[in-house]
Amino acid sequence: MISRKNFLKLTALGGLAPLQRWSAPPFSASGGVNKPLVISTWNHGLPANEAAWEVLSQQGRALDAVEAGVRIPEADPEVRTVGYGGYPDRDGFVTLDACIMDEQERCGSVAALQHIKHPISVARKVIEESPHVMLVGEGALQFALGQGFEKENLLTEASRNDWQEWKKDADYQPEINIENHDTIGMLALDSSGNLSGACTTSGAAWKMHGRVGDSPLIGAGLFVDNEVGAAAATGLGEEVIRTCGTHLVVENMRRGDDPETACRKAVQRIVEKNDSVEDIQVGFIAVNKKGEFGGYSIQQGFNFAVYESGNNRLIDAPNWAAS
Ligand code: SD4
Repeated sequence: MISRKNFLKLTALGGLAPLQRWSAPPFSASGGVNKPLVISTWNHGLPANEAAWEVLSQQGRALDAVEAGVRIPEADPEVRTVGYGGYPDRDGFVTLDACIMDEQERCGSVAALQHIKHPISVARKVIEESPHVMLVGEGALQFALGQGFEKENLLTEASRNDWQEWKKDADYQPEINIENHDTIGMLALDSSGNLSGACTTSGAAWKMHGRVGDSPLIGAGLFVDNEVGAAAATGLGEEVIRTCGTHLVVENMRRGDDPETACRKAVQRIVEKNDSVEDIQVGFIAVNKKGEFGGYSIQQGFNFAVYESGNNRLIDAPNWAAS
């Protein structure tokens, strides 16, 4: 019998969605490279992929594609886990984490950023307009404002109401992963054969103020190595950080694993590091230089969107719990 706590944690990550196990092996291009291609986490990956595909189908750069793609859920108040409309922390502040990485392994990141609707674009500016990789909190906000980003209120009425509802029972422990949250991680292979990735989130709902997850951390929430492949993560960020999850996925591919196997082995690592993973969900997606892709999660319910050959579709990832 599943406990209420676990129910919340699993539903948070879509864990009780009907399982339609995707049993086919990852796409394998015969001889050629499957490009362009874009892949991203969860249902909100579908419209995000559309925007990315507009760039890719015009021979655009993967970096531009992933930025354009993830800006869609960032701006959508109905997506309560990314950008504008995202759930606040336990003190009512919407704090956003994002990072982006290109084919030259240049990367930019912002964490605990408030008031800016498109943290992914600020992360890109960190690459282009600063000598740094990561800016956080007030400093990230000052940087964004200096770059011309507009200061906005990101807490929608719906998210404020949900937060106030949550506060009625909240015990204010520094718990994470209590309620619904899911990040968008996006990976693209452009028609020049270059890889880039982006990852953006409002993080765990009702998190401690100042808590930063895996999503803005290069090697945890996102990693790109243009010689090998790229990976993105979603789920309980603390577990992804502990294992340098996406770096591990890419290194697995470097040693010859196909993307799905590389993700499965990273999930296995998390499983091995915990006495129980009953309460934990983590999902990975990965793409390699040939345009093969795959995903894997701990619990059932994780899905990802793939746009290839002019066709955008959702795939239910295989998972450890069902194995
Ligand atoms: C975090 N990994 O902040 C993010 C949240 C997430 O699906 O991806 N949820 O830990």
